[in-house]
Formats: sequence, C-alpha cells, structure tokens
Amino acid sequence: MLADELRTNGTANPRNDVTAESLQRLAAEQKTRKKWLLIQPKSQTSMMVDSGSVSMPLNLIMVATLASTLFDVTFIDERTGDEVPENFSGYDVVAITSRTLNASKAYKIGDRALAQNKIVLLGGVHPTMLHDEATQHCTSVVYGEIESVWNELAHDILRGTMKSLYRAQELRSMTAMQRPDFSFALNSKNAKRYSALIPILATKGCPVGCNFCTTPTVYGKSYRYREIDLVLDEMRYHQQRLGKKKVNFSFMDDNISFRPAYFTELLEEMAKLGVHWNANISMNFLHKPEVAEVAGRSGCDLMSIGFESLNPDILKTINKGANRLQNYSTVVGNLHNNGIAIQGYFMFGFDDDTDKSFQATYDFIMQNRIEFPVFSLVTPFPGTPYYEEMKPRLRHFDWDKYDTYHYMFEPRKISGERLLENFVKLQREVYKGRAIMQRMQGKPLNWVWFVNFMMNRFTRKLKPEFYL
Ligand code: B12
Ligand code: SF4
Repeated sequence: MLADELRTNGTANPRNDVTAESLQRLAAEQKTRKKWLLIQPKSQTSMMVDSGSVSMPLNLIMVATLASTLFDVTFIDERTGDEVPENFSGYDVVAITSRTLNASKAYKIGDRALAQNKIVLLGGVHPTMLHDEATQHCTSVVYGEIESVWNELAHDILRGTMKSLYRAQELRSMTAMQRPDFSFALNSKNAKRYSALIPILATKGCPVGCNFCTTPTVYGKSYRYREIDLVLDEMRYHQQRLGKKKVNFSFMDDNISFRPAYFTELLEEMAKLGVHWNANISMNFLHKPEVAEVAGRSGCDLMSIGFESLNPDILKTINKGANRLQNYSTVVGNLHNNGIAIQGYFMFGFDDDTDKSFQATYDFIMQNRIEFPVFSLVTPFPGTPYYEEMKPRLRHFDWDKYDTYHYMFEPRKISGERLLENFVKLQREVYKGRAIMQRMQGKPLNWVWFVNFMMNRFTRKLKPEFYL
C-alpha cells in the first residue's frame, strides 16, 4: 500500500539543518511546484453544527498560509458547499483537517486519496488525539499545530520521504507564526456562506486542565501568547481591507484571559482601535469589575462562558477550578453592567446530575438573564482522561455522534430517559416566547435577539429521541 511505501515508521526527529532558506532552495530545484488540496470536511451529524453560516476555519487558513510559501494550494470547505473531488489527479498532496465529529468523513476522503497514490496528511484535534487510528487513513498524521513541525514536514514532502507521525518536541513561539492569509477563504467560490466575524488568535493553550477537554493533552500546561502589536497589526489590516473601524473579531483562543496582565493590556490597546469582539473565556478573574469594564470599553459584545454546571460536586469532578459557584452571579452582573451579552454553555449527563440540576440551571439562567444559553450533553472526547475513565460505559464509538448532542452514557443518579426528557424540557422552557422576553427585554436589538427567535423555533421541534 502506498501509505507504507512512502513513509518510514517512527516520528519526526527535530532537524536543525532544515531552514526556511534550504526549503526554498529545495523547492526551486523541483521541476514544478507540488500541488496541495486542503480540505475542511463537513460533519455528518444530524444536528445544526455545520449548517447556516459557518465561521472561517482559522486552522485550515493557517495551514494554507504556511503551505503556500512552498506549494500551490487549493482550499476547499465542504461546509460552505464546496465539493470534494472524486478524482485527485491534479494534486500531489491531499491534506485534511478533522475534529471528532467529522473524523469518519475525513477518513473516507483520506482512504480515497491513498487509493489514488497521493500523499495524504491528516491534522487537527482528532488525528492528534487518536494518531494510531488516523494513521490507517493517511500517509502522515500531524500532531498538534503545523507550525511547530513545518520544516521537517515540508522537507519530507519535497523529498518524498514521509514519516507516519510529525510531532514537535518543542512548541514554537507564537511570534514566529505567519499572519494568516484570509484570501484562501475570502476568495473561495462559496465565501458568502462565511459569517462576517473574523477569527483571530492571541494565545494558545490553557493550563486549567479540565479532564474532559483536549487542550491540556495537546498543549500540556503551556500557555503561549503573541506580542500584542502583532494582534493589533492583524486587526488594523482587516480594518483597512474592509475600509471601516467597526470590524467584528472572534477570538479562537482556548482561554484568552488566563494571564490577566496580558489580557487587560491587550484590551486597553484594542479600545483605541474601535473594533468589536467576542471570545471564549474562563471565569478565573471575571468577578473583578475592572476586567469587565475594560472588556466593554474595548468593544466586547459577547463572551462565551463555560458555566458547565450549577452543581458543585460536578465542578469538582471535572477539575474546573476556575468555576466558583459563588462567583457566577457576580461575573454575569459585571459583564451586563458593561453592555456585554453572555453565551452561557451548560452541560448535562454527568454522574452527579439529578432532576435538581435542571431546575437550578433554569433558575440561574432566568434570574441572571443569560442572553444565549447553549446546552450540550457530556461527551468524553477520545484521548482525554475523561474518555479513558468512561470508555467501558460509552454507548457509541461512532464518531459522527461526538457532536455534544448525543447521549453517551447512563448517569448514575438519573435514568437516561429522564435525563433526555429534562434536557429537552429545559431547552423549550428557556426559549419559550415569555422566557425570551424575560431574559432579553431592554437589550439592544441585534443578532442575539435573532438567535433567540431561531432557537424558539428549533427547540419546539426537539424530541428526546433526537439525542439517542
Ligand atoms: C474556537 C473554537 C470553536 C469556535 C470556532 C470553531 C471553528 N470554526 O474553527 C466555535 C465556538 C464555533 C466552536 C464550535 C464547536 N466546537 Co470548538 N473549539 C474551539 C477551540 C477553542 C479553538 C479552535 C481553533 O480555531 N484554534 C486555533 C487554530 C489555529 O488551531 P487548531 O484548530 O488547533 O489548528 C492547528 C492544528 O490543529 C493544526 N491543524 C489543524 N488542521 C490541520 C490539517 C492539516 C492537514 C495539518 C497538517 C495541520 C492541521 O495546525 C493548525 C494551525 O496551527 C478548540 C480548542 C482547540 N484548541 O482546538 C475547540 C474545540 C475544537 N471545539 C470542540 C467542540 C466539541 C466544538 C463543538 C462540537 C461544540 C458544539 N457543541 O457546538 C462545535 C463544533 C464546530 C465544528 N463544526 O467543528 C472540541 C472538539 C473536540 C474533538 N475531539 O473534536 C475542542 C477541541 C474543545 C474541546 N472540548 O476539547 N469551537
Ligand atoms: S478552562 Fe476551557 S480550555 Fe481550559 S482546560 Fe478547561 S475546558 Fe479546556
């Protein structure tokens, strides 16, 4: 099989002799530039995950940016309606990004490309976490970020001597990362399906260490950040490109507020630019009013916060030390006082969940007027400590169901049937017309209202069996 002919066993060793210059020389010696097809597969899940407008895939844009320094790159995002060709004859390398929910799709594409004798690369969180599995469907797996293994990987592609796994021994500093070239997404045929929010990255990693999250496994305890000037330059570039100050950015960081001093300094500088932004954030210091104040002043419209649960026993079992129940209402109050809406994430299906968990969550959301509550079912993702712990009890090993909207195991204190009944009921109650008015009255008439309206329609159709 070609995958085995092309690659040697074992992982990449760091090659200090390979530099950007030597790679350029090697590429120039080749008769023609090698051609890459980069693919973002659409998931096959039945839920709304990849429907409607989708965010520009920063991961693939970063891969494209780097690859295009040496190779010709074609960029395909199946979520926007781009079609993955059956025939890969126009390409030398087929490179696919994958999370768990689209892994089976990624593998199918990988198998097809292998059968056509292409170099197949699989990258992204799922191949990283399960590289032994992924390796069956590609020539090489890239573990974690491409930037940290690029020299070795590019060298081997140019030489045609692939290894089965590229894994960096050391992560590169974020300063060395190239500014993402958005033209790959913006010039694509179906670019109108992309949301107007521009993805941006300031930091990587999160040392909090929640046991259900993949980030601690991929990046360990490391927390890296870009120089603030680089982040601001990127923002200015988009302001110029779009000819307006009020550009909307969405931070893709795992936990942008982990280092308070960096975060607040970044926000102070952003306040001078007049941009708007949203981010995933952990609560570690949002109970301090001055942080919410600078966030509001710097243009934050919405913060996505993983409240996860209102049950203190659950917070303890998932190691979510940053979440202190006694701070929840203070955090919400501080953000609201500064005009920041909240997308609140809540998970159900933990062993300690009971009927009471649902009532407590409903009360919290309604009393604190959370604008955009999002509910999911606990999903132990492969490679996490939580997955190892729960493996004997898991109901599914079909990756299409790993979208956080499937019932994965029977909790100990409530039956599966009761869990799903409560789960559907809670969503319906929170998105009833009356409840929306109670949560949203007096708030700016913007897309958050629209989302509530859509959720009202969506939740009316929900049934417990959708989640089986
Ligand atoms: C921001 C974010 C979101 C955003 C934006 C997602 C988007 N469109 O990209 C939003 C809020 C929309 C979102 C939604 C969801 N997310 Co999310 N999200 C993240 C987060 C925090 C950062 C992702 C990111 O963009 N990072 C920055 C980019 C530049 O880094 P990167 O993705 O790691 O890419 C690098 C490498 O992986 C590598 N690479 C990637 N692809 C490839 C391909 C090749 C060929 C190569 C060589 C290299 C390579 O190089 C890249 C550049 O450095 C991650 C956590 C994480 N660190 O991965 C979770 C994460 C990806 N999300 C997760 C989940 C579960 C979801 C949802 C299912 C949640 C839900 N119920 O809605 C949805 C699914 C959306 C979808 N269709 O995929 C999980 C996925 C777990 C898994 N095993 O699949 C993660 C890992 C968090 C976790 N729980 O551990 N998410
Ligand atoms: S705080 Fe968020 S990003 Fe950090 S480990 Fe926990 S879930 Fe992952």
